[in-house]
Amino acid sequence: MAESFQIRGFRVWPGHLDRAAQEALVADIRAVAAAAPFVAPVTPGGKPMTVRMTGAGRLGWVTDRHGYRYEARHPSGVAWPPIPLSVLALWRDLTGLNREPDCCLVNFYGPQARMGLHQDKDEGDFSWPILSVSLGDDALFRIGGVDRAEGTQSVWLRSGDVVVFGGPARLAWHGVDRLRPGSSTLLPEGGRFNLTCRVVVP
Ligand code: MD6
Ligand code: FE
Repeated sequence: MAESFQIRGFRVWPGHLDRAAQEALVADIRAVAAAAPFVAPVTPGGKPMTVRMTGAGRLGWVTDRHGYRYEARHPSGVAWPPIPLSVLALWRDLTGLNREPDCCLVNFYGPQARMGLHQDKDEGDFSWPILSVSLGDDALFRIGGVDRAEGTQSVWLRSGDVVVFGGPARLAWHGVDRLRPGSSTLLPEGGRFNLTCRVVVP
């Protein structure tokens, strides 16, 4: 397994996925999106998010006027498709866990998309890690502490990079400030996919 480094309690495996593995994951994401199309989410406050979202697994993370939550169905009413085996294999390899994630959230960033600083805290149990996969254009990922007032550090996440955050960093604030459009040739349409796998149910 390639080298990893740690930043603020997040473990990063740069270039963990080679080009073939990245292309296979993109094909898997397109199959997920064929069953459960990307939606343009709105925050509970009514603000449109700049990312497009879908998901796989028994539960999917959604947001709308009624709040942030996990749901057993895509907003269209269809069940979420199963998490691709390629993603489950990555989860097993890098977390070492037997427990499978309940949700694989799929975010698509167009060239102008970003994600404000947030904590992932809609899950029922924070003792499990979250695994994150970056595919496509580079993204400037900002990492803070569990306390919002703590300083932040930034790291460019590139296509094929995988991040695991668990332990004390599980509730750290984080976000994506911007992409570097055109930095990757993986997606013909440009932009970036980010997958995050989560255990939701204790
Ligand atoms: C992103 N990632 O990389 C945004 N959340 O596009 C996240 O918000 C995230 O990378 C929870 C765990 C890992 C993450
Ligand atoms: Fe997050």
